[in-house]
Amino acid sequence: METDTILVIGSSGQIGTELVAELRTRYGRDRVIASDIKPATPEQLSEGPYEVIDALNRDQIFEVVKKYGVNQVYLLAALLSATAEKNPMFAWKLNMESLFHILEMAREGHIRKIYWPSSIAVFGLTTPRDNTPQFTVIEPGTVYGISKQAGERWCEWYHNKYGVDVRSIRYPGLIGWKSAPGGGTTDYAVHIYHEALANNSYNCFLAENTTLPMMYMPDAIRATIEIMTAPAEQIRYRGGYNIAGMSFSPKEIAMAIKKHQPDFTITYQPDFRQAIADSWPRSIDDAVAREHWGWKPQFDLDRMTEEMLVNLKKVNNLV
Ligand code: AKB
Repeated sequence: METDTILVIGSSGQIGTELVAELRTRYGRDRVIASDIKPATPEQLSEGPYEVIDALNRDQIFEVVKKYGVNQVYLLAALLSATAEKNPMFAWKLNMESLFHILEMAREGHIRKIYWPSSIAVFGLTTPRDNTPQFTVIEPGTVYGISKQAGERWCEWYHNKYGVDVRSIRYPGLIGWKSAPGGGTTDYAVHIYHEALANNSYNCFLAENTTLPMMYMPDAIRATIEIMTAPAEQIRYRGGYNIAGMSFSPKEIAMAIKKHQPDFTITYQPDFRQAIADSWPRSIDDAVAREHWGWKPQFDLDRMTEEMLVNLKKVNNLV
């Protein structure tokens, strides 16, 4: 059997940080190459192989693929919804060109499996907002969403035309304590825990009843590895799979925090991210992922809140 050697591009981001650690426990430290546009920190260097890669630089990626004999790539480098609205041309370039580099390398036979994240941002104002089905109207209203929709179509095209083994998930908002989010509309659901512990209050950039699909990071990492390790015949859809974890509003997450910190207060000051959130689903129907590759979430809001607060207290020396 061919040994897997995995390259994670964009490994210092919110998902990459946790994904690299989990992949290394499964495949071994030296079988997982972390890479990001930023140079490694001393801690990252001590954890395993690390290369500086600009996801827009095909030659740089190819050199690392050859150097280590990489056969799987997880391409996580991207500009997310809020940042992309401020820098639309660069977001489109980064999100699309990096994907083409990897799809082409697979078509040419240099790598044999790709993971590329999609997002609930593929949905837009004309999509049914509750229990949004896998197959529905998809008219995204953000640059990020447009890039994810186009990327999904290209993934499917490369699979159908050239047999490229590319797999994808439409992530909801992701919440974890090990790494910081950057540039997303759902980032408030991470910031709120940090602020609850630091100041016992939070000023939210979304309105109180803005319900969005969310997921605790351990579920998201497990979903990512499960879809990548499932037998190819189970992955019958090569665009992004809907996966659901939980859905909540800022008011509801504040209530969950109040169960641990009764004096916690939240205020609301919606900004430009409100319009993005208002164009996204409130909840997701993930029946197709469940049926095809056995997806099942494990965390709800209360369990996640407890874990977030306990772990953030530990890492911030508050216990
Ligand atoms: C964002 O808010 O942009 C991301 C996403 C839902 O893909 N977290």
